[in-house]
Amino acid sequence: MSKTALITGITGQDGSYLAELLLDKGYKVFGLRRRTSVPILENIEHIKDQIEFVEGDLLDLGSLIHAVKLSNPDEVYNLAAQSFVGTSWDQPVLTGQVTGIGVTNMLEAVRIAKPEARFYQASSSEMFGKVVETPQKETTPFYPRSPYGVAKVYGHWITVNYRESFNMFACSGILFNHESPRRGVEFVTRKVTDAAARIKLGLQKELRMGNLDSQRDWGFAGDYVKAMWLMLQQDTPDDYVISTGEMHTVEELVEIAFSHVGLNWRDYVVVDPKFVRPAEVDLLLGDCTKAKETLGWELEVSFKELVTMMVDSDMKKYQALGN
Ligand code: NDP
Ligand code: GDR
Repeated sequence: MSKTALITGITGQDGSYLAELLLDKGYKVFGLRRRTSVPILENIEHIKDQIEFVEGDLLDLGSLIHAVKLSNPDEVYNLAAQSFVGTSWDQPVLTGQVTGIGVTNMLEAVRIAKPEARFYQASSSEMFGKVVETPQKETTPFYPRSPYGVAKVYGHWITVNYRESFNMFACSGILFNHESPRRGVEFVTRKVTDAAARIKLGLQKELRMGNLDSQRDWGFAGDYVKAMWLMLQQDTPDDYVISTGEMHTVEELVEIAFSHVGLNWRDYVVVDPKFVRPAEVDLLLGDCTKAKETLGWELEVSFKELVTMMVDSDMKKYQALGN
């Protein structure tokens, strides 16, 4: 019998890859969507006819209960969030409500309407924040450095708490940065690959950046959604770090992207204090031994392949527009 999944955040980067994966596996896929004045379906345009959309918002418990009742899911993937760290200093209350309390709303909806459904929470390496231990694993203490990171710590612990309080099958995936051509352009990888393409095509003159020294463990979103699914197929619910185990600086990212289109990044990149954060997470490096051993999860796309895939996609996009 085919399974049913409800995905919140279906219009985002991860929602789109996860929906593709589940459709390929024969799932019936429901997607929770916010009402917007114009539809934002760019990431799921190619599969939108195969998805059943339910209107709702993580801030509105009634709409979530309705979505769970209507979809009657075997699995719920809670991917919706205010997910941009930079914005979390400009909208700290909203970030706390959506990215933190929103998780409780979703867990409550499941507990009330379908308590036996399996639940995935999109936790984040941002919870580790300031370096306490490297590489970071499931047992590393949290020290978040942004309102977003603080909200994710709340979301993580409330998921653990519902598992322990109500015996729900609730898992938290502590995912390190993962990227793709569908990444929002405000995030550093896509900002850089988009700019490299635009500068190469004469559409942009320079690229203004923040901290080039920060280091991240960047993987490909298509690989990471497989780990989400694997977590919900185990006999017991648990929490897992998902990462590549490799770290690169923002400068290395810029170097690879620009050299891929034959440019020297030093001729175009300007450091602008506007993009430097009030509190930085200097480095993130994950140890995903537990996921590899228990879930059998494996990476397919390397860092260099990821960056060049994103640059090629941005080049193609602008060339198709006649540039
Ligand atoms: P995106 O920003 O691409 O997608 C976020 C999604 O959340 C969008 O579909 C957005 O809808 C939806 N959303 C935002 N606010 C609400 C709300 N109030 N009610 C309902 N839906 C809402 O994020 P990603 O796909 O990159 O990430 C998915 C999840 O994983 C997020 O929770 C993120 O914090 C977390 N995460 C991401 C990592 C990464 O590197 N990508 C790493 C670790 C965790 P709309 O289109 O309407 O704005
Ligand atoms: P992050 O991703 O904050 O790690 O959160 P982002 O790509 O925004 O920043 C990564 C690092 O790059 C530095 N940086 C810049 N960042 C942006 N956005 N723009 C710039 O111009 C710039 N210059 C330097 C940042 O300071 C930072 O150190 C992402 C999100 O997807 C979260 O939702 C997720 O939880 C975490 O990854 C894991």
